[in-house]
Amino acid sequence: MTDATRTATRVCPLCEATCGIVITLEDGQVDGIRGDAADPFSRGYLCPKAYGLKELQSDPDRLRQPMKRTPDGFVAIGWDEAFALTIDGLQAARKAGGNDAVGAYLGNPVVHNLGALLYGPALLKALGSRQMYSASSADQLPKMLSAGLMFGGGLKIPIPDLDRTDFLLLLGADPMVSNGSLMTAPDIKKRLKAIAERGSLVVLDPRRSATAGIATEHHAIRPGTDALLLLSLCQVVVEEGLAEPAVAEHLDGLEAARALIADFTPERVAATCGIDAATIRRLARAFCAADSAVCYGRIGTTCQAFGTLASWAIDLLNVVSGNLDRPGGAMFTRPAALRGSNRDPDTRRPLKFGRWKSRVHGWPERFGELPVCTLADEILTPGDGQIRAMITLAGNPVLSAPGAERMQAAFADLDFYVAIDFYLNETTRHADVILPPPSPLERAGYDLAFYQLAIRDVARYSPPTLPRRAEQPAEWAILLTLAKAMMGMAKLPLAAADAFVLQQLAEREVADAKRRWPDLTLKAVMATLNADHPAGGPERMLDLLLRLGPYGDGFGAEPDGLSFAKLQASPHGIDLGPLTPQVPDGLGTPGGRINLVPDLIVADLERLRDSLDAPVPEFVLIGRRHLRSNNSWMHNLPALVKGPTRCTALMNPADAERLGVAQGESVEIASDAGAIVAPVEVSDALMPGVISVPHGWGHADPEARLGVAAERPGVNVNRVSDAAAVDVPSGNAAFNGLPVRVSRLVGG
Ligand SMILES: Nc1nc2c(c(=O)[nH]1)N[C@H]1C(S)=C(S)[C@@H](COP(=O)(O)OP(=O)(O)OC[C@H]3O[C@@H](n4cnc5c(=O)[nH]c(N)nc54)[C@H](O)[C@@H]3O)O[C@H]1N2
Ligand SMILES: Nc1nc2c(c(=O)[nH]1)N[C@H]1C(S)=C(S)[C@@H](COP(=O)(O)OP(=O)(O)OC[C@H]3O[C@@H](n4cnc5c(=O)[nH]c(N)nc54)[C@H](O)[C@@H]3O)O[C@H]1N2
Ligand code: SF4
Ligand SMILES: [Mo]
Repeated sequence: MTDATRTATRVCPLCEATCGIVITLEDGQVDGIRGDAADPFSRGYLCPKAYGLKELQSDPDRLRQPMKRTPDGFVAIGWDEAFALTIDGLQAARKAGGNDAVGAYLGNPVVHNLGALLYGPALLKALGSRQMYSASSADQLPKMLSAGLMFGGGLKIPIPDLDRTDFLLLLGADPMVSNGSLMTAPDIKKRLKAIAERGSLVVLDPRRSATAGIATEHHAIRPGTDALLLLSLCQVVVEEGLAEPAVAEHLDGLEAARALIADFTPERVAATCGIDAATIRRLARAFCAADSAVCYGRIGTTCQAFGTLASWAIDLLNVVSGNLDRPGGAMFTRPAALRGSNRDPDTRRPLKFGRWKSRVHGWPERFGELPVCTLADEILTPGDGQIRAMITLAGNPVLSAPGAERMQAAFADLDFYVAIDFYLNETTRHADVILPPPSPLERAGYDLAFYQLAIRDVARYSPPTLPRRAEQPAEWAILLTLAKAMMGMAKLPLAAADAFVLQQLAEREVADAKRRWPDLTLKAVMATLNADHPAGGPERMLDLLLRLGPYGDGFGAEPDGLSFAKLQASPHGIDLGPLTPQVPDGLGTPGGRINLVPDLIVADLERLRDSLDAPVPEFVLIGRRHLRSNNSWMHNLPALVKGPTRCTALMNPADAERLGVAQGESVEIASDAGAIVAPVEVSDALMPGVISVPHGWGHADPEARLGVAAERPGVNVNRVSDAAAVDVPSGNAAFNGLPVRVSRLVGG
């Protein structure tokens, strides 16, 4: 090793698996990336995407300077000018139309970004707008809603205890490809294979997915029918008395739940789901006969017309089968850093939903945001509260949200748009100003969100691998600069604004923590934090949360406890052990009660019953993912996009024959929202009557600057996805199960 060669460890920020990686640097350039064998959680595993970090670092298309749109195209500008233009643009819109005239969309990578997670809320608060949107409503919002109503927090989601379960019933997820979601578990392939070896791995998916390929059993289920199937499993468990419910003394509404599901018998739902009644009964019995079992569902169960009911039914099954909150079942985490972790259970109040409604379609607010299905209408429809300026943070809604054509028109129509993003893509190309954040390797990391969803409690801190260029602000500093300006304090030094944000967090956390450590004072806590972190920033806030967290040192009260310094001294991270029972104290509901029959959810059962007799469309559309892809934004990295085109329409041979299309020929797929043309890939992995097209493609916009992606553009499936197709309780996009018309392209 030469002097110029060094290695650095960090956690890969690209997906929820949070693998530890070792990066070799030569003269400050990334040379190699490998799995960190000393990482206690990922033990050396990594997937091909990790290598993308190297190409991302050197990608000439990745923006390193702010950009301003001019009549002659984008030009690079300095940071002072970029901030000034942004603040002027946002303030002008607010002055003309009030707070709600400025909207914001937070994209998926925010959740992988410590600085954005900690300082994004400060910006949103400063905007004081009700026009808040995020990728959540094109993703897991139904699960958050059911978890919020049942367990008292949007991320109080029971996680499958993968390493100890004997039976995993998995619906609408393909963790072999996605590497797991709402279940952080690096090297999930190994963990799933171990389940199949010691017990049962049953997959319900309209497609024989990669995960179905290693399962002990796969059944093709008709898209959008998971809630029916799950409730019928619950019904069998109850009717046949197969199990004692779990955590019975903490449940409210068990009898009511039993009554509500009585008519969802396997015989009633079988034809609609496409799975026969005998199989459903057998699955229910096997699930209950296993020593431990857990049901888990992901995108196929949330991004569909009955996403909230399916999410609820999964946890209902875990409860009635006796598997909630016990090893091998569905368990809650005990994350090392968590806001509000010391709050007194008796002073908690139920979450409030529907505090305001969207202007055009009356969608109720969920967790402070409105569903992205309605964003385009909120921009394009004139009237009080119309959005006239937008901020996007790490998002590409023109490719990722339903109703893409109208979304594109909406972004083109804005008076002002600022994108905080390092790519000039299909959405950000409409921006007036683009503020590029540092690359993922140039920032610190700690997975605040994913450790709330991990199958073991772990804590790992990643220092920046590479330094930022001198003029490049940290992402948190970009957000805070905008936040203070929108609070009318543009002149306040950044450090003072940072101290203010910390103080607000600390006041609440210290007050709560006095239950545990009565001698704790805010003054002493602030003095320690300021002394230990003179530069401020995310690390200082993280330290506060760690030291007051469940494993924390309480600022000296428990000297062996966790602190930022201790984490920093453990470059491979700290394993805090397997999940432990958390009911009732770890819940977020008043008194730790579990509500099995939330009004908002059971009110949707009638809609579900009606679906039983609905006619079956000739074709429904579903999505899928690919191991070397990551939503819309890693298609500009040559190592990840090489090989045959992936943006194909997967279709069963019987359907292809009926339409008269052969492999490689094209079909038109149309809905009320729009149409696309895609090449056909004939495969018996897909059940008949279902067509699958992946999202995140459609890179043909000449105004974007994605040279590599433009060579294999694919099509934007969300031109077909209908913004009117939603899960009603949450407003979440129902990408999966959308009825579509498919026809052979004449001459195609
Ligand atoms: N390589 C890679 N990894 C990723 C991503 C990526 O783009 N690429 N994206 C990340 C993100 S943002 C997320 S949210 C996660 C998602 O993580 P997963 O949910 O595991 O991802 P998918 O591969 O989309 O799996 C969804 C499965 O649902 C099936 N399905 C579709 N409709 C239905 C239905 O109605 N019912 C049932 N039972 N099944 C259905 C599909 O056939 C597919 O197999 O992945 C993350 N990880
Ligand atoms: N049809 C269909 N549509 C879907 C889905 C589906 O299954 N089917 N899945 C949905 C799901 S689960 C999700 S999560 C969404 C994802 O959709 P979006 O939330 O729109 O996210 P991405 O497509 O991943 O776009 C991420 C953007 O963030 C930028 N970026 C990356 N890292 C950073 C960073 O550190 N800081 C900043 N500021 N920017 C960064 C990238 O350049 C890119 O522009 O798509 C949804 N859309
Ligand atoms: S599985 Fe996810 S976290 Fe692990 S290396 Fe791949 S992209 Fe990174
Ligand atoms: Mo997602």
